[in-house]
Amino acid sequence: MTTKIVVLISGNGSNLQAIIDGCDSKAIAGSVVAVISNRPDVYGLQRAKDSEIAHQVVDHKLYPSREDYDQALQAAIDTYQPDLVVLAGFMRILTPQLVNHYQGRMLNIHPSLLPKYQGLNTHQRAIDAGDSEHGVSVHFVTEELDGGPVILQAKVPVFDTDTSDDLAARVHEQEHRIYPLVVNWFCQQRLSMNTQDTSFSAVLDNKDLPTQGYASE
Ligand code: NHR
Ligand code: GAR
Repeated sequence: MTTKIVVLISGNGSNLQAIIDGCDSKAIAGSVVAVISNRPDVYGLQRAKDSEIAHQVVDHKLYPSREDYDQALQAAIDTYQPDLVVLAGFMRILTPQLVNHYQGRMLNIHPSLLPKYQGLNTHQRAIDAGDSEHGVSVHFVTEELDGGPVILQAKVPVFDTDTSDDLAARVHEQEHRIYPLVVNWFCQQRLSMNTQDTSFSAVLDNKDLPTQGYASE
């Protein structure tokens, strides 16, 4: 049985594309069964269409509260009975209720070396702090925003002349390498989230990963 993946997006969907390409080339042992966006008319929806993947908009502006929105979103996701839900540039904070429903089977890619720079505007914040390195993290999603256990990180250098866009572009290249890799680990059932105590950890090949995830270099 191949792993069924639903991808949530809000925009361009370049990470979505990297995952679709990974499935097509069999680098990922799974398939994207649906793409859901909270924003209408984003390019990521066109990518789904081009690959003949089911796609739909669940527009947060049409719901009176986060709880109402997340109920509709959860119902839409569950139509496809996914094994894995992947956030790929999805820009809405999710309620504990939704997150717990997908506990251990929801991943996010966050453009910083977590636990640094949770939340938004990460590239500018790394520049403003004078950091010499920056990067990206793939983690399991938990109730705590950008606080779930890290699975894999990739680092990039920060140069004196960098604008936020320069840095974002450098980080993006790494995103497109590491997200398909981690998604495939999950599809191959090598990756899970340990929920034994009150604290969570990521487990790869039966080994607990350290706080910064699997050391890739
Ligand atoms: N939800 C939970 N519960 N836990 C996480 O770890 C989540 C999550 C939802 C999204 C992605 C995250 C990121 O990688 C993510 C992780 C949006 C915001 C945000 O402030 C913050 C973090 C992330 C995504 N969103 C605003 C909101 O009010 C809206 C911003 C906008 O629409 O542009 O939801 O960084
Ligand atoms: C990516 O850089 C991802 O790390 C970031 O948004 C971009 C989406 O690009 N995610 C967040 O900032 C989540 N808050 P994409 O739509 O081309 O994949």
